[in-house]
Amino acid sequence: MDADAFRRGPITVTAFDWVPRFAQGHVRDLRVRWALEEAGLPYETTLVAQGEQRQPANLARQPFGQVPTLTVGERSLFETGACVWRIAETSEALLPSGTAARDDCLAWVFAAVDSVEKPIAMLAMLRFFTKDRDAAERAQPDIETLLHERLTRLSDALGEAAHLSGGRFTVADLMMTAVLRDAGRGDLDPFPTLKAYVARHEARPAFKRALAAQLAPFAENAARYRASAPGGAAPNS
Ligand SMILES: N[C@@H](CCC(=O)N[C@@H](CS)C(=O)NCC(=O)O)C(=O)O
Repeated sequence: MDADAFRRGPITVTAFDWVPRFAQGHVRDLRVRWALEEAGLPYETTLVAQGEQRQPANLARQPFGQVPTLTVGERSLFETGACVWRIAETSEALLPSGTAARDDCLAWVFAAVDSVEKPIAMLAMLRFFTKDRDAAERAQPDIETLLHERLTRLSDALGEAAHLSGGRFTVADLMMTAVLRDAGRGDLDPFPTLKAYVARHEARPAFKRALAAQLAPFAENAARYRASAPGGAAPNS
């Protein structure tokens, strides 16, 4: 999947045709769409219906039955870190030339999807999805402390700088912003520089195009999901 393959296309991203409101604007295909927009690469989408993600067609693309996947010509990739990195490799807009700069970006992309995303995802699981509420409430403070510590270190590493690496917007900022956007309400409040960092990158035209493209099918398909929900009302739609 080299730069020529991206130029030849076609490029396709899988995404859901609808998700409940709390997840709208946060489904991970946003990262891939945003990277493609920054790189100036046109793409199409294959929409996966709710409940179809574990069907053979999607499992063949994504072994965990999730979205997104990125297909370029004949080849497919899963995991947003891998997809976004491959896109970045095609574009100076996301990845500067020079081994040291690229290494730095690579480290920050992994930091985003591992060191920072892990406690954010664990907290979301404990707050909203864990069925044993007593166990969730016992575990939560430790994870909140871990996230606070990670965000403190990140905020210190960023300091007064606008960007994580090389004094300009790169794939490192794209991935870190995407991950920080998924933090729970209030979790970023003690870190005004991180909130400003996220807001600055959300104002980028490429981000706005990616977000609008993710949201468009949700609006189109909401009525269909509402109609098929028990009692005719899809919650959070
Ligand atoms: N580590 C994966 C996570 C992918 C993921 O969690 N996808 C979610 C949407 S954001 C999904 O498809 N969830 C539906 C499911 O697991 O059934 C990545 O970064 O690509």
